[in-house]
Amino acid sequence: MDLDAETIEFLQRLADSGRKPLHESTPEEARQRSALLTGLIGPGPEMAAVREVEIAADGGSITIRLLMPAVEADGIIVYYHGGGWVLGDLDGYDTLARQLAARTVCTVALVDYRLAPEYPFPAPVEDSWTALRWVDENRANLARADVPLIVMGDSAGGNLAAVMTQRSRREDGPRIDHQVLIYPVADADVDRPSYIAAPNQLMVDRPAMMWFFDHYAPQVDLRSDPQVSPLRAPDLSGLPPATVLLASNDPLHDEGTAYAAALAAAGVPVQTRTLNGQMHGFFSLVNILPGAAMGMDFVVQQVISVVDPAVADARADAVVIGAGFAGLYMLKRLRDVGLRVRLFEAAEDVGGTWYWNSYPGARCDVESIYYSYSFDRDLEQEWTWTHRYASQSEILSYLRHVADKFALRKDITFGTTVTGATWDDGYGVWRVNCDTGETVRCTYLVSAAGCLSSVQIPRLPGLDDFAGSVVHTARWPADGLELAGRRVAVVGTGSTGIQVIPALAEQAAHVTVFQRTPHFSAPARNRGLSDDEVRRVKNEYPTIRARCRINPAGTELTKSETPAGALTAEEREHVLREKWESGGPGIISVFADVLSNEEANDVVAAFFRNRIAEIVEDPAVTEMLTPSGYPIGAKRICVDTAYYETFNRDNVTLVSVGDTPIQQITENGVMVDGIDYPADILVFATGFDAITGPLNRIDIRGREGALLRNKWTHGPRTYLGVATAGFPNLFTITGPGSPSVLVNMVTAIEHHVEFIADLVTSHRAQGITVIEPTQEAEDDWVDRVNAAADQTLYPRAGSWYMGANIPGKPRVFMPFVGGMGVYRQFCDDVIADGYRGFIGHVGAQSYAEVYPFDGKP
Ligand code: NA7
Repeated sequence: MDLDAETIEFLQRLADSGRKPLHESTPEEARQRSALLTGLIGPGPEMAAVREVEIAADGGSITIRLLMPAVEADGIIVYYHGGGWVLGDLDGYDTLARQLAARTVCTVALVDYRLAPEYPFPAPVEDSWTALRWVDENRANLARADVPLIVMGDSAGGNLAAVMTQRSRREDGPRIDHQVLIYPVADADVDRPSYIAAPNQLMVDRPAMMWFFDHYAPQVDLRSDPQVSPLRAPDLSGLPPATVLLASNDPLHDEGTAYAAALAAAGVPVQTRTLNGQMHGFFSLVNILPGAAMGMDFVVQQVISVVDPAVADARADAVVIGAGFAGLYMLKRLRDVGLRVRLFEAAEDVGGTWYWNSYPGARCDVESIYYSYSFDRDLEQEWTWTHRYASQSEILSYLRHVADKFALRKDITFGTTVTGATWDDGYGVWRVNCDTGETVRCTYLVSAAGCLSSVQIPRLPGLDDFAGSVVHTARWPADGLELAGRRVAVVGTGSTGIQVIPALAEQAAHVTVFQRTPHFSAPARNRGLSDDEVRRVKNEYPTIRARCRINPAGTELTKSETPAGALTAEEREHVLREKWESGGPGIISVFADVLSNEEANDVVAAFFRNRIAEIVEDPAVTEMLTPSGYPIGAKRICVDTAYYETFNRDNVTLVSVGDTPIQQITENGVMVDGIDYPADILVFATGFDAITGPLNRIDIRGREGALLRNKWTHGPRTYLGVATAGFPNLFTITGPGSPSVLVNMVTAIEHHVEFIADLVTSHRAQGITVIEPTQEAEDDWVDRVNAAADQTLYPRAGSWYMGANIPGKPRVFMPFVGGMGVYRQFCDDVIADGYRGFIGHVGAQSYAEVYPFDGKP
């Protein structure tokens, strides 16, 4: 097993310092060097209280340092430090003990047993025993009388912890609930293979161990006493359950393994973990070696499962919010890399957008062959889309299939809304609160809450007086609405209104449409997909997906490279006709400069206006439906099936509420300009508090209690749209500042999910469990997002992209307009640059600050 890079560098620094090998040093020299290392560790988290007690021990006294956590302790840990019974002191283990106390919510009693050679065996054992009994007698003062007691120690301290459990059983001493042995000295046999193996002769090598034994138990025959070599105890049965943490490159690896095996053979429950790439001593090199943080993670988890199984249950590595396209894949991806994930979903099933938006006519405006996951070849082949544009129910079935195929439901809690999340810096966790009262602690929090999920119903006077049914399109009743013979009023003519109105008109007695702004809409030309087409797509999926990944729109739509001005009027008309006939939103890319040049934009807008005039029979209605005053495409282009044609029907009335807004809702209808339009059902197709709404409605508090929505008062600020400074380990899928709603959402989602999962796992591999963007990187990214938008016509429309549909919301263009391909390339460069712009922290301190230490040990 190769050592990890940080350990190699650390050892190099030790070598460069020119220090004498341990076995050539005096104990005093060795202790002075240990003190230098202590100086590199830095302070640990604040405690509610730190007390030292001095207790009488055989012929003298010893000190116990008590570290009390911020809230009432769930358990007590008696910690015996390492250092070969010769080295080690309270200060050298203070930070470690504080982290342990803070993260496990236990009182830690750090024992300053007396050291050899001044106090050889059995003095350290006797001192450890005295301390253990003192703690046991004082349980009620240190926590509660009934809390679990754990003994723990590393190296020689692990030896003492193991010896304590045996003695306690033998002498009917304190009840010990668990033992945590970190590379313990289990057997004074310096000839085991791991003792001799060359790759293990590192900071603590075989001669060093022999030096320790010579000071601790100078008489060789003493070393076979089970109080020196606990592995030699004749019977290990009945000892407390054990956690054994070992290092791969450690002379003591074999005896640790043997002790764990012997415990297990004696019927003691044992959990063993060997951390690869680590050397003997790694656990105590807090803030110096990333392995120490990884080891601490494991130990903390083990302790919590003993002291508070309910909390252990309420712990997850990651919490994901939302079970739509984003959340389902995030759950799968994080689970695949070994994290324990909990997903909370407000709905009673998976689907997200496609669960909620079950109104008649609901359909995706991105073609089905693109609007699907690409991460699994089998899934791609086994699922067959029936239509060019998939209906809501077909997409929902697809997502249910995905949830079943990858067994995702077992980690999802349905019917549960995340209401708040607070970052706890001391513990390095998010505390996530749900509306059900459940609280979960987790390291990472991922919002997959979507961009269009915070439903917006305008506060119209009289709404509560309406006698009929009121429904928002995104909360359509699962079992539908009885429409036959009913008069329906629809408020809103965005993408949703444009889909729902024709479908309602076919079923209802009458539909009255209240339109504030006419939108531009292109025909979808939806149709069934033939078997041949499906076969071809399935065969070509790898190349199709590869193209989607670098395409600006995340599909195969190609944006013309020709500006409108380079074509004659006839040529322009011709290509526009072609696009109109082939259908779909692609018409907006018919010229290179539709969204950046006003004249080009006018050409396309005029073409649409002519089509509306061609389709709609009544000139007064035509005029009302004809958009003007904002660039086409600056509000999202709609895609319809017979929308304009619907206004030729006798049972459809259009009412403009642009200049004369809805006055009030009456008992029986909608009043505009003094006229009461009768209705039995009131449908709000009024959209969403888009992009930031789903995040801002959760009470998300980052460092020092800062509220996310306050940070974003003047508009959202993120790095890459996936993270935001001051909110460590919070990740947003398709968040503000990412391409999100401007591109195929599934392509964007897959990108973010993989980016976030890789970011997390690559840092975890180095022991870095806390990650956030730097302020500088965030500021730079926000500037780029704004600069990209300013080069376009987008900011010229009062759209939901700009937050303009929500009263009081800051007017900022929220998505990154540069396209998926450019965005992906930027992210790839960030990764290639070692996740430029992100900073990782080990524990409470900055990894970057503590790792390149200056003091030479
Ligand atoms: P949109 O696109 O935000 O459309 C909402 C519609 O509701 C739009 O026509 C609004 O008019 C109208 N609206 C909102 N408030 C009012 C009031 N008070 N009175 C009258 N009309 C009002 O939401 P959609 O659900 O259609 O589409 C959202 C996205 O979901 C869509 O782009 C796809 O990506 C999927 P306005 O234009 O603001 O004047």
